[in-house]
Amino acid sequence: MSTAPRFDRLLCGLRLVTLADAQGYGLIEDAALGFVGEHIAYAGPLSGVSAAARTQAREIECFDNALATPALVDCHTHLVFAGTRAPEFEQRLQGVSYTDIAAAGGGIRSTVRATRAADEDALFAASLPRARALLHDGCATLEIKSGYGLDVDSELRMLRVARRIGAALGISVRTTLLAAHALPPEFDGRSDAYIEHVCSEILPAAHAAGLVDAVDAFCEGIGFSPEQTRRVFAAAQALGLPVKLHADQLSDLGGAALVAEHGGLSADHIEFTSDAAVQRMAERGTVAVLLPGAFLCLRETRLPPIESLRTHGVPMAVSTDCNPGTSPLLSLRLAMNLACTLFRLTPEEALRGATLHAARALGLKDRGALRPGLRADVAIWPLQDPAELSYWLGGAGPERLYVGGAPVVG
Ligand code: DI6
Ligand code: FE
Repeated sequence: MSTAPRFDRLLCGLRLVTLADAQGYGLIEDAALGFVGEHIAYAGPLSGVSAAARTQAREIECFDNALATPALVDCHTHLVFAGTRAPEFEQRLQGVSYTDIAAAGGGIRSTVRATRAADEDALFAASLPRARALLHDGCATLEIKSGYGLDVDSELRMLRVARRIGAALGISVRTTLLAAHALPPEFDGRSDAYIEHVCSEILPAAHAAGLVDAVDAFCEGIGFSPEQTRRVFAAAQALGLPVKLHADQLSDLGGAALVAEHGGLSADHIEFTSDAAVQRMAERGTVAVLLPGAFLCLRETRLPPIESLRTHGVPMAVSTDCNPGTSPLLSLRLAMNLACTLFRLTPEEALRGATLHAARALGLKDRGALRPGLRADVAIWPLQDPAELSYWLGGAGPERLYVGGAPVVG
């Protein structure tokens, strides 16, 4: 009798990109993956699977030397919203800046108007195809933020829609409350009062409804001040919720250092982040989330401090920032390409950034690599070289995607 576990699913004919070690792809040729329930029970050479385990596996699938990677994790999206900002895209092409559009009542506020006007089913119908595009690009885990509702009802509606998307597609969705994204018109000139409303009404209501996995804020000249961000973080931490931050995207307000000081999960964007702040991130284990789609669309020129992040050993994640204003990007693989092309990440860093480090930016330790004990979230690609995941601009997604051991795509 074999003592090996009986696999619910055994995949063979694979080349594994395990990312199991601190460096390198962790490539294993002529390999197999065994799943038990929702988890990986075996990841290694096919020769390590006994004949008994092969014959006893409930399902066996053989591939033709396909590449298997951890399923992708998109750790920063704003994909639940109504309407588009295509007209503003045209304005920006005429030379009007993102900041000018925001100051004139457009920008985030125009999406807030459309999102508030949409009922839950309409919002779900508008948003689901965007999540599906990311799924077919290889993502089994998506983070989705609120932040286009800016009142109790509309913020909770956005978060419910995000959770419904996860259930409808059979993938993991992590929800982040971003009520401190922009000042709603009814609070014009009273940003402190709005922050108070976020802390005493919106956050407690969303938390009581069980809809919040983390709390985020937009700390920026056109967003909220470091002092206001501190108040949001204090309220979140009083409820035991992890924090993350849109930090130092357009200017250096010290956002990355602020979120690190709070032991936050991630500092996102960070184009203007200083070396000293990177040091704080390293000390507190705060992940750097790189968002090259927004960098591209805003035609930014100030690069995030990549070399400093490497030197200090800060894990770099890569994400789409999928949103209607600054990054209408529906492919995490394209974000990986942009991270390489624009930020000079290596394809290996980009892949780790869109899997293991992205999971870490969400506080998830159970995914992002191919190792026994981790979730069986696995993408199978018709590719030869793992660098191809960052190399192609567009093209077919994975031929198969397993989420918790079950095929969801292919
Ligand atoms: N930074 C971003 O990249 C998005 N939000 C933020 O704070 C942009 C959101 C939008 O323009 O709708
Ligand atoms: Fe964002």
